[in-house]
Parts: sequence; C-alpha cells; structure tokens
Amino acid sequence: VDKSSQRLTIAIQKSGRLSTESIALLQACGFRFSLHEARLLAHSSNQPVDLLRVRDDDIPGLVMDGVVDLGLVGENVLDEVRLERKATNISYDFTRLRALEFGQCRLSIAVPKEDNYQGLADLQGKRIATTYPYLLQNYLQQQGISASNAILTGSVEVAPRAGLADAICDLVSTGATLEANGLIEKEVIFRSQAQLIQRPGSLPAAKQAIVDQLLPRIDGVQMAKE
Ligand code: PRT
Ligand code: ZN
Repeated sequence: VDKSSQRLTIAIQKSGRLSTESIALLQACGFRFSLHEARLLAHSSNQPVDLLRVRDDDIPGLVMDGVVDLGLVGENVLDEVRLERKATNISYDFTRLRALEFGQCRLSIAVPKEDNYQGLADLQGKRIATTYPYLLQNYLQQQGISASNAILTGSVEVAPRAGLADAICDLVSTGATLEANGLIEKEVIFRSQAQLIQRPGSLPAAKQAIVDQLLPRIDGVQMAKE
C-alpha cells in the first residue's frame, strides 16, 4: 500500500459472512468496483478509492497501524484485537465512524445440555474453549470468575465432546450450531455488529473529502433499509 497515495484505502473481509454486505454497502454509496476473485486490491473505477480484501482478523490491526484508512469489521474481532494489543503494549488507537446494520451476532458461553448449570460460579476453575480469549477473560475478570482458556481458531463447538473443555465461548446467531452439538447458551457476554472504523491521526484533505461524502451516504442507505 502506497501511503503517500491520495487514494482512500478501505479494508474489507475477502470472503466470509461480512464480504457481500460490505461490498453491497460501498456500492450503494456510489463506489464502483470490479472484483477479481484472486486479487487483494480492487480499484474503484469512479472514485480514488481502493479496496483491500483480507482476513477479517487482520482488519483492526491494519487500521490501528495506519496501513489502511478505513476498515469494515465485526465489533467482536475489533474488541478482541483492541484488548490483545492493550495487554501487549501495541497501539490500539482508532476512530469508530459508524455502526453498520449487518453482521449481527452475540458472543456467548454455552455448556453441554446435560450439565446442571446454575450460574457463572459453576465455571470457576473450569476450562472454556474459545477463539476470543481476551474478550472472554475480560468478562470473567469483571465477574470475579477464574477459568482457563482452550484457544481454538475453529471447531470450538466440538471441544466439550472432544474432552478439550468444559464449556465454550463462541459466536451465535441462530443457535443452530449449539443445538446440533448438544450445547445450551447460558451467558451472553458481548453483542456485535459490523463497524466502520478509521485509522488514528488526520487524513490528507483529499481522503477526508471522500470520507465526508461517504458517511452521509451510509446514513442514507441504512435509513432507507429501516
Ligand atoms: O476467513 P476469515 O478469517 O476472514 O473469516 P472467519 O471465518 O474468521 O469469519 P466469518 O466469515 O465466519 O465471520 C465474520 C464475522 O461475521 C464475525 O467476526 C462476526 O462479526 C460476524 N458473524 C455474524 C458471525 C456469525 N454471525 C456467526 N454465526 N461469525 C461467525 N458465526 C459462526 C459461529 O462462530 C458459529 O460457528 O456461525 C456459527 C453459529 O451460527 P448459528 O447461526 O448456528 O448460531
Ligand atoms: Zn477470521
């Protein structure tokens, strides 16, 4: 990425649950893109804007490090990266521009349905499988519970059956995945939706002008959908 460039760079998820709606929102705001499956970078044909298509996990760091100007990412990933950077003394500054009306989900603790779960105190000293160790520990600490992590980047829902953990902390939307794995949602620890974020520091005037044009368009698109 050429940082001296006057083209505004926006990081979005390359392929996953946020991709379609991220592109649809930017297109509805008037940016035209032709996306080639294999390419990391997509130039807008009608605006000085480039899309950088990456794993969602990389988006908060790219924004916080000023590698890209804007990013569209789930609040769950954003807050996990923020907490991780805070704990490891890496800068975690950014500006939240808009909450976006897609990607809704919740991060919840679930236990095997045969467990006689009475409340958070039952998790004391237990092991919880998750992809979100910082969000989980942040919550447990606030609740005065000490439990250990089993950090998995996928297949979290099979961890109790596999004997890797007593409970899980994972994203839930319909609840079908928990149900299919014999788990019951017990505590919602975080509610999430996609966010539009901006890198720290001020933008060059030309880029700021595009952002100033983009935000009211986003508001218009989101208002029209309500
Ligand atoms: O490859 P990359 O790293 O970019 O993608 P990813 O696989 O890490 O993420 P992806 O595409 O699965 O999700 C991207 C973002 O979408 C998440 O960070 C959330 O902000 C948001 N989101 C919304 C969800 C869900 N809903 C969701 N249901 N992300 C994941 N899930 C998973 C969940 O982990 C579980 O496995 O779906 C399953 C549960 O769904 P239900 O409907 O069965 O409850
Ligand atoms: Zn990811």
